[in-house]
Amino acid sequence: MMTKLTFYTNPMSRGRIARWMLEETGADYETVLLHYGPEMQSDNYKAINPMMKVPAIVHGGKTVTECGAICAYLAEAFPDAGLAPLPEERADYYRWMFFAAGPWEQASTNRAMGFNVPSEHSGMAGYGDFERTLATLTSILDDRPHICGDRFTAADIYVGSQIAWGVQFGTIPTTPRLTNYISRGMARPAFQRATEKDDAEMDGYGPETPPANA
Ligand SMILES: N[C@@H](CCC(=O)N[C@@H](CS)C(=O)NCC(=O)O)C(=O)O
Repeated sequence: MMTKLTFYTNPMSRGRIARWMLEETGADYETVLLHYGPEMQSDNYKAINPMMKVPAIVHGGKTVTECGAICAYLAEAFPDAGLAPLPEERADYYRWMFFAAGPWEQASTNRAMGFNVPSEHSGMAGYGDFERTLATLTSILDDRPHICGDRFTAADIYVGSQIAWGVQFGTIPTTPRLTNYISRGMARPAFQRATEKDDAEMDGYGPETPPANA
């Protein structure tokens, strides 16, 4: 019997990263769209993610939240997709998945909101400072076509999406190498299917849009 897989998202959110990963696996899944505000803060959804944020998945009764964890979990749950790391790719895979989820998410969010770590406190901040974190993130691709080397893995979906979003929102300066990397990801059929599905659901799901029955 097929294990039930439910995807909680908003089409205008980081849920797009999880959707791309879901489409790469070829798995059947049910999508539950949530409006920002009361729907994400409802008791029903709080039972799934007490952070009241999307995305989340529930697979066989188990919940996974956090985009990076969702990508890594799905890569292992659906091994036929070939997106989990090979033994020799594991060091890069875990290193950069955690780097993107921790230091980079913090550094880029703080930068977008105009928060700067005072230089005398950079030793206490997990990411040190924005410039160092940015230089480290973009250096990953200096000597390789993918995050773990020669092969596309789930790390290219998660870390790659962070890079693509950073370039799109101007947090990461564009370079020909990054543009080429991002284009290769966007050319994948699973990325295109995921984007089509999310784009088709955009109406009425923006951050300023309350649910119809609010
Ligand atoms: N670290 C989380 C971030 C999740 C997140 O911040 N999601 C935003 C949308 S992009 C959200 O649900 N915001 C709704 C809210 O906080 O009210 C992840 O990687 O999944």
